[in-house]
Amino acid sequence: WQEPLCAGALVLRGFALDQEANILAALESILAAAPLRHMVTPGGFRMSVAMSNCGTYGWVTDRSGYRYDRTDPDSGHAWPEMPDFMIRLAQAAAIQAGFNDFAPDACLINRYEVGARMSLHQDKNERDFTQPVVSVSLGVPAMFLFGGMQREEKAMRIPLAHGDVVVWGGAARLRYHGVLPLKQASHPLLGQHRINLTFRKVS
Ligand code: MD3
Ligand code: FE
Repeated sequence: WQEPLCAGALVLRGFALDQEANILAALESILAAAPLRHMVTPGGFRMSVAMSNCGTYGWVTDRSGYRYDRTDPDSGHAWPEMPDFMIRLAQAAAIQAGFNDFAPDACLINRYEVGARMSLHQDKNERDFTQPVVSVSLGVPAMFLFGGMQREEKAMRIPLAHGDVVVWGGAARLRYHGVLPLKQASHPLLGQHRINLTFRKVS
């Protein structure tokens, strides 16, 4: 089922469900090589969301700023490869929204525990804003906030559940967004956690 949210944003309910076993197996090996960690913002705050990456580039933050890096700062090694089936999943979702040549080179893995949240922000660390972001939600459902081009604008609330995929492109690409604190709940495969994968073309 497809729900257009606004120009450029398309919710694909359950689009990743048939890949859930493959995704969970891949995450197990990716996260063994590049464990989830709570990064620190440039302002010095520990993020409540634990993060890791796969792909050529990984999103990182520390006291010196936000950036994409080819190496995991915790290990000094390249990030684990992005599995082909995950690239194909992100591409298939992007095609549903009319982005026919999406070639993601970065996948940020966000893990939310009870109370973890992401405050309103814009994704501006990429170079080419004509490329969409594809997000895959897994585990405990969350309330996603989708705002406007200014932080002050009132945000829509969109529930995102296990298997939902969203393509954020075009006019949606630079809108403010965030996630409300995760409520206590349990998912049969992921326990008390929510995992969100965001696929991007960075370079
Ligand atoms: C709308 N992650 O990692 S995914 C992020 O659920 C991030 O973990 C959230 O925001 C999460 O940057 C939201 C949905 C999402 C991702 C990127 C977007 C929505 C977006 C970029 C532009 C507009
Ligand atoms: Fe974001």
